[in-house]
Amino acid sequence: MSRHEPIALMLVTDRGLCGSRSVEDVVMQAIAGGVDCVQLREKQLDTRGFVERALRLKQTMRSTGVPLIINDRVDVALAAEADGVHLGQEDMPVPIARQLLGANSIIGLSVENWAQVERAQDLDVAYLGVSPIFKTLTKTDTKGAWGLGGLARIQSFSRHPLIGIGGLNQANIAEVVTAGAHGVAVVSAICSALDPMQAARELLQCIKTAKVPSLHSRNVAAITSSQVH
Ligand code: TZP
Ligand code: MG
Repeated sequence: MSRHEPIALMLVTDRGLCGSRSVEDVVMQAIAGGVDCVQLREKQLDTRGFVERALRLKQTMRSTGVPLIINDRVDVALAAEADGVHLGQEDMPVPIARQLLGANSIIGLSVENWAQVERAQDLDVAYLGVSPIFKTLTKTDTKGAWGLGGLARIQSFSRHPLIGIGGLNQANIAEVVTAGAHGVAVVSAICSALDPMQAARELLQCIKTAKVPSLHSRNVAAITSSQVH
């Protein structure tokens, strides 16, 4: 996948939520269910441990064609020759990350407030992570939540594809897509699922179903306007 291909369903890993299963197993099941980007997120490991895990996961995923990106750490992404990084606002600045990783890397950036959305207009990123959409127990240091209204406001302003994250599951991702997310990222909806493959499959189905009516109405609008002219 190149950095320009849209991401529909990203799995963000959480070792603790995988329970007795390995992250590699959960990732491979999720990919079999349709996840099209994996973000390795490791908050407890030191640098050496993180690099080892990244190399192992990259090796496991090598035949899938699904990109692997690294949470927070450009150095780990470089060391593991990952496909990119997901950066927070306190991580390496995007222009420097872009210089280090090269033009073809996937660089995603979290936005947590409106000033960050505005600043991101000038940045060379593959997507904005709209974070969080809803409150979530998986990450508790978030500042407020965008909600569907906030997401829609970003969508009408930003030039970047948007990936919604935070509290997303089968019950609400359709409305997140309808509100303007081009894709969604989940942790617990897949890592905590008894059957990660089935969970991914069902999430993807919700996303696809939500996208079809909006494509349909755009086509109808295009047909109508071409008939007017
Ligand atoms: N960034 C913003 S919210 C979040 C991250 C990593 C956690 C999302 O976890 P969940 O379980 O999908 O709500
Ligand atoms: Mg981060």
